[in-house]
Amino acid sequence: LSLEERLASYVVEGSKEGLLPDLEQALAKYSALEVINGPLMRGMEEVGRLFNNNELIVAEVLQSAEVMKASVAYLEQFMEKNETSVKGKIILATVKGDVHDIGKNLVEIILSNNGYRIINLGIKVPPERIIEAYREEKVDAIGLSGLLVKSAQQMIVTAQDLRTAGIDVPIMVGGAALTRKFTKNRIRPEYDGMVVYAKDAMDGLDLANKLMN
Ligand code: B1M
Repeated sequence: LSLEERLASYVVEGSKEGLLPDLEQALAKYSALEVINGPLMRGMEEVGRLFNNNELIVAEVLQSAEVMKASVAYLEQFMEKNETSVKGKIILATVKGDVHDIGKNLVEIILSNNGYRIINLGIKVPPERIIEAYREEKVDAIGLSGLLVKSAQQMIVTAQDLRTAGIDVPIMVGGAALTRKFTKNRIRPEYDGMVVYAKDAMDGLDLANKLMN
Protein backbone atom coordinates (compact mmCIF):
# COMPACT_ATOMS: atom_id res chain seq x y z
CA LEU A 1 0.00 0.00 0.00
CA SER A 2 1.12 3.57 -0.62
CA LEU A 3 1.54 5.89 2.36
CA GLU A 4 -1.79 7.56 1.58
CA GLU A 5 -3.58 4.19 1.37
CA ARG A 6 -2.03 3.08 4.64
CA LEU A 7 -3.21 6.25 6.38
CA ALA A 8 -6.75 5.73 5.18
CA SER A 9 -6.61 2.08 6.20
CA TYR A 10 -5.66 2.86 9.82
CA VAL A 11 -8.96 4.71 10.07
CA VAL A 12 -10.95 2.04 8.23
CA GLU A 13 -9.40 -0.80 10.25
CA GLY A 14 -9.54 1.14 13.52
CA SER A 15 -5.92 0.23 14.12
CA LYS A 16 -3.13 2.43 15.50
CA GLU A 17 -0.27 0.01 14.83
CA GLY A 18 2.26 1.88 12.73
CA LEU A 19 0.11 5.00 12.65
CA LEU A 20 2.54 7.49 14.24
CA PRO A 21 5.57 6.72 12.05
CA ASP A 22 3.34 6.98 8.98
CA LEU A 23 1.87 10.31 10.14
CA GLU A 24 5.41 11.55 10.66
CA GLN A 25 6.36 10.43 7.17
CA ALA A 26 3.28 12.11 5.71
CA LEU A 27 4.33 15.43 7.24
CA ALA A 28 7.39 15.46 4.99
CA LYS A 29 5.02 15.61 2.03
CA TYR A 30 1.87 17.33 3.25
CA SER A 31 0.78 19.91 5.80
CA ALA A 32 -0.95 18.57 8.92
CA LEU A 33 -4.31 19.77 7.64
CA GLU A 34 -3.76 18.16 4.24
CA VAL A 35 -3.15 14.84 5.97
CA ILE A 36 -6.45 15.18 7.81
CA ASN A 37 -8.49 16.45 4.87
CA GLY A 38 -6.92 13.98 2.44
CA PRO A 39 -6.15 10.37 3.41
CA LEU A 40 -7.68 10.41 6.91
CA MET A 41 -10.97 11.91 5.71
CA ARG A 42 -11.07 9.43 2.82
CA GLY A 43 -10.75 6.68 5.41
CA MET A 44 -13.62 8.16 7.42
CA GLU A 45 -15.78 8.38 4.29
CA GLU A 46 -15.11 4.72 3.64
CA VAL A 47 -16.08 3.92 7.25
CA GLY A 48 -19.35 5.79 6.68
CA ARG A 49 -19.97 3.84 3.50
CA LEU A 50 -19.25 0.46 5.09
CA PHE A 51 -21.39 1.30 8.11
CA ASN A 52 -24.21 2.31 5.82
CA ASN A 53 -23.96 -1.10 4.08
CA ASN A 54 -24.04 -2.89 7.44
CA GLU A 55 -20.48 -4.03 6.94
CA LEU A 56 -19.33 -2.33 10.15
CA ILE A 57 -20.95 -2.17 13.57
CA VAL A 58 -21.03 0.86 15.87
CA ALA A 59 -18.21 -0.53 18.05
CA GLU A 60 -15.98 -0.69 14.99
CA VAL A 61 -16.90 2.83 13.92
CA LEU A 62 -15.95 3.97 17.43
CA GLN A 63 -12.50 2.44 16.97
CA SER A 64 -12.16 4.29 13.67
CA ALA A 65 -13.15 7.48 15.48
CA GLU A 66 -10.44 6.77 18.07
CA VAL A 67 -7.82 6.52 15.33
CA MET A 68 -9.03 9.77 13.77
CA LYS A 69 -8.93 11.52 17.16
CA ALA A 70 -5.44 10.19 17.96
CA SER A 71 -4.22 11.35 14.54
CA VAL A 72 -5.68 14.82 14.96
CA ALA A 73 -4.21 15.04 18.49
CA TYR A 74 -0.78 14.18 17.11
CA LEU A 75 -1.04 16.47 14.07
CA GLU A 76 -2.32 19.43 16.07
CA GLN A 77 1.20 20.48 17.15
CA PHE A 78 2.20 20.86 13.49
CA MET A 79 -0.71 23.05 12.50
CA GLU A 80 -0.14 26.64 11.60
CA LYS A 81 -0.58 29.01 14.49
CA ASN A 82 -1.37 32.66 14.13
CA GLU A 83 -0.99 34.09 17.56
CA THR A 84 -2.24 37.59 16.98
CA SER A 85 -4.52 39.36 19.41
CA VAL A 86 -7.82 37.69 20.28
CA LYS A 87 -10.15 38.17 17.33
CA GLY A 88 -13.31 37.04 19.05
CA LYS A 89 -14.97 34.59 21.36
CA ILE A 90 -17.03 31.75 19.93
CA ILE A 91 -19.17 29.02 21.46
CA LEU A 92 -19.00 25.61 19.78
CA ALA A 93 -21.51 22.85 20.40
CA THR A 94 -22.71 19.64 18.83
CA VAL A 95 -26.48 19.99 18.97
CA LYS A 96 -28.85 18.09 21.24
CA GLY A 97 -29.20 14.40 20.40
CA ASP A 98 -25.94 14.18 18.46
CA VAL A 99 -22.65 12.70 19.73
CA HIS A 100 -20.43 13.31 16.69
CA ASP A 101 -17.61 15.62 17.73
CA ILE A 102 -14.55 15.00 15.57
CA GLY A 103 -15.48 17.72 13.06
CA LYS A 104 -16.44 20.19 15.79
CA ASN A 105 -13.17 19.59 17.62
CA LEU A 106 -11.25 20.14 14.41
CA VAL A 107 -13.06 23.46 14.02
CA GLU A 108 -12.02 24.30 17.59
CA ILE A 109 -8.35 23.56 16.87
CA ILE A 110 -8.33 25.65 13.72
CA LEU A 111 -10.17 28.61 15.21
CA SER A 112 -8.13 28.64 18.40
CA ASN A 113 -4.89 28.39 16.41
CA ASN A 114 -6.01 31.50 14.57
CA GLY A 115 -6.80 33.93 17.31
CA TYR A 116 -10.24 32.86 18.58
CA ARG A 117 -11.17 32.02 22.13
CA ILE A 118 -13.37 28.94 21.98
CA ILE A 119 -15.90 27.83 24.53
CA ASN A 120 -16.47 24.21 23.58
CA LEU A 121 -19.69 22.97 25.17
CA GLY A 122 -19.22 19.41 23.95
CA ILE A 123 -21.85 17.06 22.53
CA LYS A 124 -25.65 16.67 22.86
CA VAL A 125 -25.92 20.30 23.90
CA PRO A 126 -29.50 21.49 24.47
CA PRO A 127 -30.36 25.10 23.52
CA GLU A 128 -30.69 26.06 27.21
CA ARG A 129 -27.00 25.29 27.77
CA ILE A 130 -26.01 27.45 24.82
CA ILE A 131 -28.16 30.33 26.05
CA GLU A 132 -26.65 30.02 29.53
CA ALA A 133 -23.10 29.98 28.16
CA TYR A 134 -23.88 32.93 25.90
CA ARG A 135 -25.00 34.97 28.90
CA GLU A 136 -21.98 33.98 30.99
CA GLU A 137 -19.37 34.46 28.31
CA LYS A 138 -20.73 37.25 26.10
CA VAL A 139 -19.53 35.57 22.92
CA ASP A 140 -19.33 37.09 19.45
CA ALA A 141 -20.72 34.08 17.59
CA ILE A 142 -22.19 30.63 18.12
CA GLY A 143 -21.06 27.57 16.16
CA LEU A 144 -23.33 24.54 15.87
CA SER A 145 -22.26 21.16 14.56
CA GLY A 146 -24.44 18.18 13.66
CA LEU A 147 -24.06 15.09 11.50
CA LEU A 148 -27.43 13.41 11.76
CA VAL A 149 -30.44 14.28 9.63
CA LYS A 150 -32.35 14.97 12.85
CA SER A 151 -29.58 17.37 13.90
CA ALA A 152 -30.42 19.61 10.97
CA GLN A 153 -33.95 19.86 12.41
CA GLN A 154 -32.47 20.41 15.87
CA MET A 155 -30.57 23.40 14.50
CA ILE A 156 -33.86 24.99 13.49
CA VAL A 157 -35.18 24.48 17.04
CA THR A 158 -31.94 25.83 18.51
CA ALA A 159 -32.12 28.95 16.33
CA GLN A 160 -35.74 29.50 17.43
CA ASP A 161 -34.80 29.14 21.11
CA LEU A 162 -31.86 31.52 20.75
CA ARG A 163 -34.15 34.05 19.11
CA THR A 164 -36.70 33.69 21.90
CA ALA A 165 -33.87 34.34 24.37
CA GLY A 166 -33.12 37.60 22.56
CA ILE A 167 -29.82 36.45 21.09
CA ASP A 168 -28.83 37.69 17.65
CA VAL A 169 -25.07 37.18 17.30
CA PRO A 170 -24.05 35.35 14.11
CA ILE A 171 -24.57 31.58 14.06
CA MET A 172 -22.26 29.34 12.08
CA VAL A 173 -23.49 25.85 11.27
CA GLY A 174 -21.66 22.85 9.86
CA GLY A 175 -21.75 19.08 9.57
CA ALA A 176 -22.57 16.38 7.08
CA ALA A 177 -26.38 16.59 7.26
CA LEU A 178 -26.47 20.28 6.36
CA THR A 179 -26.32 22.22 3.14
CA ARG A 180 -26.04 25.88 2.30
CA LYS A 181 -29.57 25.75 0.93
CA PHE A 182 -31.04 24.18 4.08
CA THR A 183 -29.23 26.79 6.16
CA LYS A 184 -30.57 29.66 4.07
CA ASN A 185 -34.13 28.39 3.62
CA ARG A 186 -34.82 26.60 6.89
CA ILE A 187 -32.57 27.94 9.66
CA ARG A 188 -32.02 31.56 8.66
CA PRO A 189 -35.76 32.50 8.68
CA GLU A 190 -36.03 31.29 12.29
CA TYR A 191 -33.34 33.64 13.60
CA ASP A 192 -32.84 37.40 13.89
CA GLY A 193 -29.09 37.46 13.29
CA MET A 194 -26.88 36.11 10.53
CA VAL A 195 -26.71 32.36 9.89
CA VAL A 196 -23.83 31.05 7.80
CA TYR A 197 -22.98 27.55 6.58
CA ALA A 198 -19.39 26.25 6.73
CA LYS A 199 -18.57 23.27 4.55
CA ASP A 200 -15.39 22.43 6.48
CA ALA A 201 -13.18 23.72 9.24
CA MET A 202 -11.10 26.03 7.00
CA ASP A 203 -14.27 27.47 5.53
CA GLY A 204 -15.35 27.99 9.15
CA LEU A 205 -12.21 30.02 9.81
CA ASP A 206 -12.75 32.15 6.68
CA LEU A 207 -16.34 32.80 7.68
CA ALA A 208 -15.40 33.63 11.28
CA ASN A 209 -12.83 36.13 9.99
CA LYS A 210 -15.47 37.72 7.77
CA LEU A 211 -18.07 37.79 10.55
CA MET A 212 -15.69 39.47 12.98
CA ASN A 213 -14.82 42.26 10.54
CO1 B1M B 1 -22.16 8.09 13.18
N1 B1M B 1 -23.30 8.46 11.65
N2 B1M B 1 -23.69 7.45 14.20
N3 B1M B 1 -20.88 7.67 14.57
N4 B1M B 1 -20.81 8.45 11.91
C1 B1M B 1 -22.71 9.13 10.50
C2 B1M B 1 -22.85 10.66 10.62
C3 B1M B 1 -23.55 8.53 9.30
C4 B1M B 1 -23.62 9.44 8.07
C5 B1M B 1 -22.95 7.16 8.94
C6 B1M B 1 -23.73 6.43 7.87
O1 B1M B 1 -24.75 5.84 8.13
N5 B1M B 1 -23.27 6.44 6.66
C7 B1M B 1 -24.94 8.28 9.99
C8 B1M B 1 -25.93 9.46 9.93
C9 B1M B 1 -27.16 9.13 9.15
C10 B1M B 1 -28.06 10.28 9.07
O2 B1M B 1 -28.63 10.78 10.02
N6 B1M B 1 -28.19 10.74 7.85
C11 B1M B 1 -24.52 7.97 11.40
C12 B1M B 1 -25.32 7.26 12.34
C13 B1M B 1 -26.60 6.69 11.81
C14 B1M B 1 -24.95 7.08 13.70
C15 B1M B 1 -25.75 6.40 14.82
C16 B1M B 1 -27.25 6.71 14.85
C17 B1M B 1 -25.48 4.90 14.73
C18 B1M B 1 -26.23 4.03 15.72
O3 B1M B 1 -26.06 4.18 16.91
N7 B1M B 1 -27.00 3.17 15.17
C19 B1M B 1 -25.04 6.95 16.07
C20 B1M B 1 -25.65 8.31 16.47
C21 B1M B 1 -25.52 8.61 17.89
C22 B1M B 1 -25.98 10.02 18.19
O4 B1M B 1 -25.39 10.96 17.71
N8 B1M B 1 -27.04 10.13 18.94
C23 B1M B 1 -23.65 7.19 15.54
C24 B1M B 1 -22.49 7.08 16.33
C25 B1M B 1 -21.21 7.25 15.84
C26 B1M B 1 -19.96 6.96 16.67
C27 B1M B 1 -20.10 7.33 18.14
C28 B1M B 1 -19.65 5.48 16.55
C29 B1M B 1 -18.88 7.77 15.85
C30 B1M B 1 -18.69 9.21 16.38
C31 B1M B 1 -17.51 9.36 17.31
C32 B1M B 1 -17.26 10.80 17.64
O5 B1M B 1 -17.54 11.74 16.89
N9 B1M B 1 -16.68 11.00 18.78
C33 B1M B 1 -19.54 7.88 14.48
C34 B1M B 1 -18.83 8.24 13.28
C35 B1M B 1 -17.32 8.31 13.40
C36 B1M B 1 -19.48 8.48 12.05
C37 B1M B 1 -18.86 8.74 10.64
C38 B1M B 1 -18.38 7.40 10.11
C39 B1M B 1 -17.72 9.74 10.57
C40 B1M B 1 -17.98 11.12 11.18
C41 B1M B 1 -16.69 11.88 11.33
O6 B1M B 1 -16.13 11.98 12.40
N10 B1M B 1 -16.13 12.40 10.22
C42 B1M B 1 -20.12 9.31 9.86
C43 B1M B 1 -20.10 9.02 8.38
C44 B1M B 1 -19.40 10.12 7.61
O7 B1M B 1 -19.49 11.29 7.93
N11 B1M B 1 -18.73 9.74 6.57
C45 B1M B 1 -21.26 8.86 10.68
C46 B1M B 1 -14.86 13.14 10.21
C47 B1M B 1 -15.09 14.60 10.59
C48 B1M B 1 -13.78 15.37 10.56
O8 B1M B 1 -15.95 15.15 9.63
O9 B1M B 1 -17.75 15.65 11.33
O10 B1M B 1 -18.22 15.82 8.84
P1 B1M B 1 -17.29 15.95 9.97
O11 B1M B 1 -16.77 17.47 10.04
C49 B1M B 1 -16.37 18.16 8.88
C50 B1M B 1 -17.45 19.04 8.27
O12 B1M B 1 -18.73 18.48 8.36
C51 B1M B 1 -17.30 20.36 8.94
O13 B1M B 1 -15.89 20.43 9.20
C52 B1M B 1 -15.31 19.12 9.31
C53 B1M B 1 -14.13 18.97 8.36
O14 B1M B 1 -13.28 20.03 8.32
N12 B1M B 1 -17.99 20.65 10.18
C54 B1M B 1 -18.14 21.95 10.60
C55 B1M B 1 -18.55 19.86 11.11
N13 B1M B 1 -19.07 20.58 12.11
C56 B1M B 1 -18.82 21.87 11.83
C57 B1M B 1 -19.15 23.04 12.52
C58 B1M B 1 -18.76 24.27 11.97
C59 B1M B 1 -18.07 24.31 10.76
C60 B1M B 1 -17.76 23.16 10.06
O15 B1M B 1 -19.01 25.46 12.55
C61 B1M B 1 -19.62 25.50 13.80
